[in-house]
Amino acid sequence: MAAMQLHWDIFCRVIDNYGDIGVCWRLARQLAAEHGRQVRLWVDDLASLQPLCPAVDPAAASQSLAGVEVCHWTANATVGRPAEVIIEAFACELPPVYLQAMAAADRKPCWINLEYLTAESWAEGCHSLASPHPTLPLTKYFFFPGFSTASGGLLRESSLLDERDKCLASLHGHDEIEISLFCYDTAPVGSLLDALSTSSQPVLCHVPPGKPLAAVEAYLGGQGRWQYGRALIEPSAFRPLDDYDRLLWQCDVNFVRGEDSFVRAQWAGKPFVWQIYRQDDAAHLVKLEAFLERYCAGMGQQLEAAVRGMFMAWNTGSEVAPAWRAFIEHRREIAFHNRRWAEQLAAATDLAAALVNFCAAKV
Ligand code: TRH
Repeated sequence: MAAMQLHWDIFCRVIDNYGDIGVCWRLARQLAAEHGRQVRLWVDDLASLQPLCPAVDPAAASQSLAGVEVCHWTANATVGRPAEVIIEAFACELPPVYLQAMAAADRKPCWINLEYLTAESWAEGCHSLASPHPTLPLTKYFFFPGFSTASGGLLRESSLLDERDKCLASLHGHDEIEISLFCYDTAPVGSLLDALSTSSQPVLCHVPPGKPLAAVEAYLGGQGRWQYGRALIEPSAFRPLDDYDRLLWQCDVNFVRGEDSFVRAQWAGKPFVWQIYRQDDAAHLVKLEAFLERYCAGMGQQLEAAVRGMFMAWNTGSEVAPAWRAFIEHRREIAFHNRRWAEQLAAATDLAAALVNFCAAKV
């Protein structure tokens, strides 16, 4: 039997926002907790990990957190001996000295480029493809997260859905529609707030700091909280990663963005609206359509129109009120569909386990 690949190095360069570090931190924690791996997480910007994991010391060169050795990846950091598995997150480019050490190792490490999530079918074709290094005796493998068994799957901790169900069972009913609003400042936030203000049911909307709160402040003025017609708009703290899950479970509708919150909203099984990360040449709209095609499969015509209408208005429009009304009218059916969608996704191997299996097969 092949020796267990015990040592893993994950390299993460924070481009912007929280998605890059959110994905890498979640993966590192899970590899340590569920697979007994010794993981070093190399991050160039520790300050961006702190809101997700308040225990982090942004000034420490290295620190142990949740069984992971979190290391500050600076230009002169000594990375040392290569691990047996190396994850280069989102093509962040490994330190050249480290690459040389990998090439010099007797047993070559398993080198993975972890890609961004997309539902586009080309990603399934590229998942697990090998890319030999042009000059060094090394091979890099492309690993694509995704929504089908032809991809690398999605990050999902083994106890996540049980914890979600326990949490849901302990919640008391409430009269208002509870919403979490995590979005970019390019979303038509003002138009949504107007729609919430005239809701037939009272609304409680949690707004985290950063772009979502800035967008709300720009529209409503002042610093909140705001009672805006029927809607109480409440600035909320940025929650540690696991607390954020609980917020998603508790809310009736979650607005999410980017990659990791988008996936967490799907595990929540509640109605959600996704704002995709904008790309040049509207490439993000192709990705949005690829997701909608998979996610809406099996929905009735009216339900699909309500879901698509809201996703498109949120991502491309300036006026969301009619789309919001249709979406909220269908929210029970959407919740039902989303529970089934989460079950369907959970039938596939999760991304951390898929990585462990993939790398073991490459030894
Ligand atoms: O922050 P994002 O927009 O991140 C990313 C990055 O911009 C990345 O460069 C880009 O390529 C990618 O989007 C598509 O959205 P995301 O991915 O949802 O990351 C947010 C993280 O923050 C996620 O791990 C959940 C976490 N979070 C909390 O832990 N607590 C909170 O209160 C909130 C609102 C989020």
